[in-house]
Amino acid sequence: MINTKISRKFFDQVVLKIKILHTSDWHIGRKLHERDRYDEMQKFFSWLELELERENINALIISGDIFDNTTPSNQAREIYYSFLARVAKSSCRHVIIIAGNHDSANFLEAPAKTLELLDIHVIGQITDNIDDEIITLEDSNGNPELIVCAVPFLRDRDVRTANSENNLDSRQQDLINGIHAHYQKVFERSAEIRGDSKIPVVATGHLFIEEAKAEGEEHRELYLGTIIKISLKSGIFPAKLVDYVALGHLHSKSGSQRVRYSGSPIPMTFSEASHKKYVEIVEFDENCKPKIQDVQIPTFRKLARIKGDWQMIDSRISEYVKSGEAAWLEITYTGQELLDIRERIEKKLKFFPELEALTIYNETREKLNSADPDDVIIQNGKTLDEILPEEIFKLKLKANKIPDEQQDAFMSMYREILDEIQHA
Ligand SMILES: [Mn+2]
Repeated sequence: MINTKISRKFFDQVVLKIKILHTSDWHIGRKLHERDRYDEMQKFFSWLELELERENINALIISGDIFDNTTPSNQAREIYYSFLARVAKSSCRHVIIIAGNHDSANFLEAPAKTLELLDIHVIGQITDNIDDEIITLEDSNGNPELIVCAVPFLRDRDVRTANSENNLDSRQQDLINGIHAHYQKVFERSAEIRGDSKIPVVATGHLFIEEAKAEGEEHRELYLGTIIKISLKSGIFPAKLVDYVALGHLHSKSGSQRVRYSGSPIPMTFSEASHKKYVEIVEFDENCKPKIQDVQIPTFRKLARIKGDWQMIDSRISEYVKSGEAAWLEITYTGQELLDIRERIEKKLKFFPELEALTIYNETREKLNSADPDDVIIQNGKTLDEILPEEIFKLKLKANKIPDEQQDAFMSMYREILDEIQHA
C-alpha cells in the first residue's frame, strides 16, 4: 500500500507544477442602468469555487478592478470577503490580489495583514521597498513554486519623476517611462530571487497594452480612465525575465500566450453583450513556458442588443420569449414610422418578467427632435420669416422620411398645439 503522505510529497516535488487561474475586472458593485449585478457575481463566485477545485488550482490571481468604486457597498464587501474566506479553506493555496484604477488602494489593503495569514496577498499600491511587490509562493513542503511580481495599477504620482514639464505629451511620456522603470526594477529583483532555479515568474499589471484589441465602447471608456498605452514592442515584459503576464483593465480576453488579458467575468455594459467571458488557467512546462487554457464562464444573465424596425424588434423579442432564457435587453428603434415604441415593448413583455428592456432608444424620434430646421429651410431657398410654422413642420416630416400615411395625423396634432400656443 502506498503511503499517501509520501506519494503526495513525491508528486509535489517531481510531477506537479503549480497551476494558476487568472481573472480580473470583477467590478463588484457595478450597476447597469440602475440594476445591480450582485446576483450574477454570486453565481460567478460559486462557479469559480467549483472550477478551482475541479482543476486543482494552486494559486488564484486577480488583476485589478476588484470593486467598481472606491467605497464599495456593504453588500459588495460581503460577497467579496465571503468568497475569499471560502477560497482560503479550499485546496487553492494562494490568492494574489492587486488594485486596479477603479479600486481604492487603501480600502483593499486595510485587511491585508489579516488576509496574509490566510495566504491571501493584497497589493494596493507600491511602496519604497520593491520586495513588497514580490511574493514567492511555496508548495505544501515549503519549497518555492512560483514568483509573483504583484504590480498594481500604477498612478501618475507613483512613478512620474517630479521635475517633468508641464505639457500633456511630456507628462504622458514621463508616466510611460516611469511604468517601464518600475517593471524593470521589479524584474531585476525577481531575477535575483530566481537565480539559476527553474521557478516560473508571473507578473501582474493593470494597464492598457497598445497591441491588445479593445472593442467598441469599451475602448472609449478606457481612454477616460487612463489615456496612456504601453507598447509591447518597448520590451516592457522581457521573455527572459517573466514567463506569464496576467493583465487586467480590458474587459475582453485578448493578448498572446504569454502576455494576456482574461477579461471581466460578466458583460459590464451592453457593448460587451456579444462577448464570451473567460478565466485563464496557466501551467508551466519544465522550461517555464506557459500553457494556457481559456475556460469559458457560463452566462448567468444574458444581455442582448436589439436594433431595427418594429418587425425586427418584435421577432427578436419573440425568439427570447420562446427560448425562456432570462435576458436584459437594450432596444434601439430605427424604423421609418414614428411609433410609441416603449408602449409596444411594454405590452409585449408584460407577461414575461424574466425579459426586461433596461433601455429603449427611439432613434427615429430623436432624429426628428434634433433635426435642424435651418437645414430644411436652406434646402428650400427661403428664410425663416418667409415660411409658415406649418410649412416648417411639414418639411421636417419630409426630411425625416415619415411615411405619407402618418403625415396627416401628425400634421393635425401639430395644428392643435400651434393653435393652443397662439391663442393662449
Ligand atoms: Mn480598469
